[in-house]
Amino acid sequence: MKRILPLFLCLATSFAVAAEKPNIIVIMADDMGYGDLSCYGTTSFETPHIDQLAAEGQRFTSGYCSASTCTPTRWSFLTGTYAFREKGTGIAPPNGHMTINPDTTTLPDLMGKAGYKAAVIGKWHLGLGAKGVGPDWNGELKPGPLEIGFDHCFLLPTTNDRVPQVYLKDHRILNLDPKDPLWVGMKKSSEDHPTGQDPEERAKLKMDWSHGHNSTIHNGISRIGFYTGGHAARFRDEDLADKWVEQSKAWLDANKDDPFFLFFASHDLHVPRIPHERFQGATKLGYRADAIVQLDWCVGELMKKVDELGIADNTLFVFCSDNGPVMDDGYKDFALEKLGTHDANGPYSGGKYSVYEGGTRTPFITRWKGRIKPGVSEELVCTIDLAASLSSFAGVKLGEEDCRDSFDVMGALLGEDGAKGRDHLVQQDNGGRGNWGFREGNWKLHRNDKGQARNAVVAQTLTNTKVNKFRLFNIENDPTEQKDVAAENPEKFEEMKTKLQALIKAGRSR
Ligand code: NG6
Ligand code: CA
Repeated sequence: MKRILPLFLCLATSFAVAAEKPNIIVIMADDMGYGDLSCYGTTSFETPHIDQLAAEGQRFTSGYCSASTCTPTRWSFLTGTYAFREKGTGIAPPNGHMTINPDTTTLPDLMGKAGYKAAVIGKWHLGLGAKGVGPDWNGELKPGPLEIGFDHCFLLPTTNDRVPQVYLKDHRILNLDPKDPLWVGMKKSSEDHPTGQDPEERAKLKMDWSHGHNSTIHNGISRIGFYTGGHAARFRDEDLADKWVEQSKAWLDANKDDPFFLFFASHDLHVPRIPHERFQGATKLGYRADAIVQLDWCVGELMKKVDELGIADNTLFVFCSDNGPVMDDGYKDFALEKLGTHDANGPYSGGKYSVYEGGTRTPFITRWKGRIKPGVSEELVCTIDLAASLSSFAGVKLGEEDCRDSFDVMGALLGEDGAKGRDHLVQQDNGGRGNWGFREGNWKLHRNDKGQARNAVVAQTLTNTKVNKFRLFNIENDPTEQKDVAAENPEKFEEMKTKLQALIKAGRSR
């Protein structure tokens, strides 16, 4: 026995897969479509830094986010569970409460268990404060990111077309003067202040609104919702990208010796698209593409920082988007008028708010210098898989109820030979509207519970078209999902309907 034991131990150690703990930087673009980068085919402008990331890593042609709007994709990315499984996870309003229950196991929780430090910098849009209470703007804003596993946050609370324009640093609004308290609401306060509905004020705006977005004016732009006070805390839209980069660099300096997980949640290219003055006019396509060039600059800065710190060969970058593209999302920034021949959704149809491929099939790139073999991958991967993939790679086991729709596709993310992605994916729009896409192989089922689908053409005013409740497409022959082939493929059609229903009903995918 004495002799056998050391041999057994020796075998056990050689079979156990040692956990690896690379630093992780997830960069999530806002409203970026499949065709919005030069490495994904556009010739209308250049994105050299993101192209470099792709050239040095894996560029996915079936990389997805799980929803075609912001809040549900981010919710699912952090929880590893489809947002449609939980009520109240649609686009969050300015005063919305924290949508992720602090008892939920999240991606930052799991990374924390593996010994990582975690930060989120950029846009939040998942609500703040307790359910039924909402954000206490002048006090402690909790629960929030720090209650679900992040050690640090520096954020725009919702999205920048919604009030208020202030930074959240950890639990508090930065630079808030207690003598000028911040008030936020959905109805105009008794205090008189300019709004975009007033024709005189509207005439003076820096950027006019086209729909919604006509409430409180700040920095020459009217927004969704009303606010007063907090003047010393307010930022300029033009400075957001610089701020995210500055704060990220400082956090990386302070945490370079730990394994770290940085969620860089860019606000580019969401409306109002107001890039810094030095990027205004960077392209011929107007501020929408200028904001892409600005985001590309941010990515370059993060890559440079990682090089300077000497940690590039121990840092995994993931670049993704939170939903597909949209042109007029409420402001007259001439995105459509100046579009030219640019195809924001690439070869697909639909965009933000839709379950056509263009709504969720988006740029997806991984780079880990010296570890990922450069190439293009057709494997199916989704932002929702990062929770299971990154945590299991770092040696943390998921509990039965954790991350219920997240698959460990780490091999595919690393571009390993023969490694597989997921074999099916449920795509949702915003939640409340009840439209679903279900992809398996080259088959794609649409289920539109209200019998209405959002535009297939991304360059159109956002409208709904009447459609059959269920439709079936073959996306290999018909990537723009135009020809419903349900009648020709009755068995496949029934099978896809049954599978989607089973996935919804089961409350989990794994
Ligand atoms: C919509 C807004 C849109 C944008 C979106 C959220 C109107 C008419 N439309 O309701 O402008 O704010 O919500 O975008 O108000 S997301 O990318 O953050 O989900
Ligand atoms: Ca978005």
